[in-house]
Amino acid sequence: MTSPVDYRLEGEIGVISVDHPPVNALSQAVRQGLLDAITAAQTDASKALVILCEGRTFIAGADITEFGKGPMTPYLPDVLDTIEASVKPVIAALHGTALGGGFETALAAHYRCAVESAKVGLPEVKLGLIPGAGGTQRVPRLAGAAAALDLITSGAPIDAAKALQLGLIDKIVDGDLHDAAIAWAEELVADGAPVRRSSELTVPDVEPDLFDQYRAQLSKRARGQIAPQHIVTCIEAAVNSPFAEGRAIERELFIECMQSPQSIAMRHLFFAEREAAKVAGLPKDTPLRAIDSIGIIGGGTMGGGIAMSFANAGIPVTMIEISDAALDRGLSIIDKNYAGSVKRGKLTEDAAANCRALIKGATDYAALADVDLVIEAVFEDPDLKKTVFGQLDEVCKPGAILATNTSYQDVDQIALATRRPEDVIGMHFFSPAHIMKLLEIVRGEKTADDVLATVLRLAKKIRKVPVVSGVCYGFIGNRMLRPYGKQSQLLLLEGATPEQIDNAMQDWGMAMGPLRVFDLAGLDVGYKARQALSDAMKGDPQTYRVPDLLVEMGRLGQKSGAGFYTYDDKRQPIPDPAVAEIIERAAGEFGIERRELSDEEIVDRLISALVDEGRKILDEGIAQRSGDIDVVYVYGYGFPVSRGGPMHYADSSG
Ligand code: 3H9
Repeated sequence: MTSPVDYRLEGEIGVISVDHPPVNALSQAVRQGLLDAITAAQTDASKALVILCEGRTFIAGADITEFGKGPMTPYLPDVLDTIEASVKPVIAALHGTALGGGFETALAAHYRCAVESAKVGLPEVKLGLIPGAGGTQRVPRLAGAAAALDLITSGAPIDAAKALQLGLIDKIVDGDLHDAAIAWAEELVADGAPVRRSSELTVPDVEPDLFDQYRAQLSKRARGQIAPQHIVTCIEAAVNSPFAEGRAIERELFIECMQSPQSIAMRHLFFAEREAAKVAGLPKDTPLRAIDSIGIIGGGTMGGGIAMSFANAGIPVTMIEISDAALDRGLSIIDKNYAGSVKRGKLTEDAAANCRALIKGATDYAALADVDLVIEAVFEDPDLKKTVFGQLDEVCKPGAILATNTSYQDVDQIALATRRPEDVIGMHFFSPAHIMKLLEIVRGEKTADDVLATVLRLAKKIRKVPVVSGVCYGFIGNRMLRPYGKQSQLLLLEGATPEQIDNAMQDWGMAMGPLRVFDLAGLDVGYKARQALSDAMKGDPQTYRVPDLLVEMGRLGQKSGAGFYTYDDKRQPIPDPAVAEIIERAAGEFGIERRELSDEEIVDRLISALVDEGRKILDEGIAQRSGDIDVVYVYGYGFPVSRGGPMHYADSSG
């Protein structure tokens, strides 16, 4: 087998190049190749060494597929020790994304240059890990402990300019990276530049309470996760101990993290997310339709958020409303959202203005005659949606994709309101649509392959995580929410309070407990939806009696200041004795004897409700694979990432 690492002399410079698609991950063969090359270079005619990569990126990290497969030598820390110990200067030349073990490789080199577009980072924490090959020890020595804490606990990559400013790279180069790196290596040789080992540096002094501050912050921001706390411990060790000791602590904690259920769950999600974008039977080379302009029907919260998602990706949007007044209202919400993004530092003023300029309004469907894709985002009323699709069929050009943002309705029925059901698809965004990552793509019975492939590609362009669902009431996510919500109502009647249920679920890791979610969404939404259902579809009255009573009292949730809780002016939920009375009354109506429930029973019953419905969704082929369901719940419903999604959780807990 040929090695993915090539070593050759170019004049006086030894060039070590890694070619291991798709992302040059540090598989055993790459580690061995690097070790062999660096060892060979110590005794040949080279005067300096350059490490660079072929393809789209510098090494993007350890090979995650090898984790959990048992030890495979050589280990990365040993390879990096050999690189750092080189008697000849080693220069790492970065492009693409130098991440995790890839960036650690660069940090073990003596000099680092990068093209301007390169990004570097230590994203291990997003996989429930800590950097395991010296990252927690070398970054603080080069950039200081505070910068290291920011970089490594967030896991967010930084661009080359920021890395230069922090001292994590030495130089940004123009033009061809290979040529520029060799030219710089020759310069260093000519100047007699010494080897520089970052492990020999001392970390600059730090504020005394820096580590405590981070621990406290992280116990809120990454509640229950072990890796972020371990990162703080390692960086503290970098400040207080010699390199070798700090690295031994890092290694021990890395292995603990790698074997932890949290990291196994987060690695599962990493691959599940990438798998979700693939559809069995949909060829990779399916031709795509060009999408250069978007139409959106409805300028409400949802329509506005969807418009921003496209504008933020540079795609022009025409938003349709029924009147000038409604349009002004919709556009002013968008203005407010952009102002908020600028205030929070998410966008510069110029970038926000450029995005905003891509969104135009109109009150006549004729404005959609030339757009490539239209997304309908009107009320959840099946007849209204069919009327809209009938009108779109009249005005849109042949080949335009017609999408509905429905959260529940039958996409096949909506498609039949047109003469081109093959062009119709569901694109279910989650509120706030410009922020939430999930996009449920609903494939209708007649949806054409190229429509599905185009929308999948488009999802990536607008930085959403797509999951494909078949047609059923509520698709994957909302369908599972129904039994979960119903179970929460049974728990209330049997003796739990709203705050006990919500706190139990939040302590377990859910972003928000079910009753607070109902209050946020508006209890009237479910109430109205139930009015349109037959008794059989509504199910057991015990599962909706309390919210019905609350709505009939005018308690519609947060928007009316009261629902399962009352809300203060900061929208904080306050337990309300009036609600406790309603619950007791309803329990009495059904002859239920109330008892004390443990938090464990609450969590168990609610998660089992999700998982049971998930199983049915899989059996019916609505979801392609259980990982897709996990991705939906983590990205759309606040399921804790460190538990890997409901199906992974169920599998791993037997
Ligand atoms: C680490 O380094 C630990 C060390 O500190 C210590 C060690 C001792 N391994 O995302 P894409 C695959 S932990 C194996 O669609 P993009 C991916 O599954 C690691 N495979 O492309 C996909 O396969 P497929 C720290 C990997 O352009 C294909 O590559 N590093 C790995 O949108 C394309 O991926 C990270 O956490 C990997 N490390 O984004 C970085 N990475 O085509 C993780 C990717 O079969 N990676 N694959 O579906 C990423 O963030 C993105 O993949 C990247 C490219 C930004 C690089």
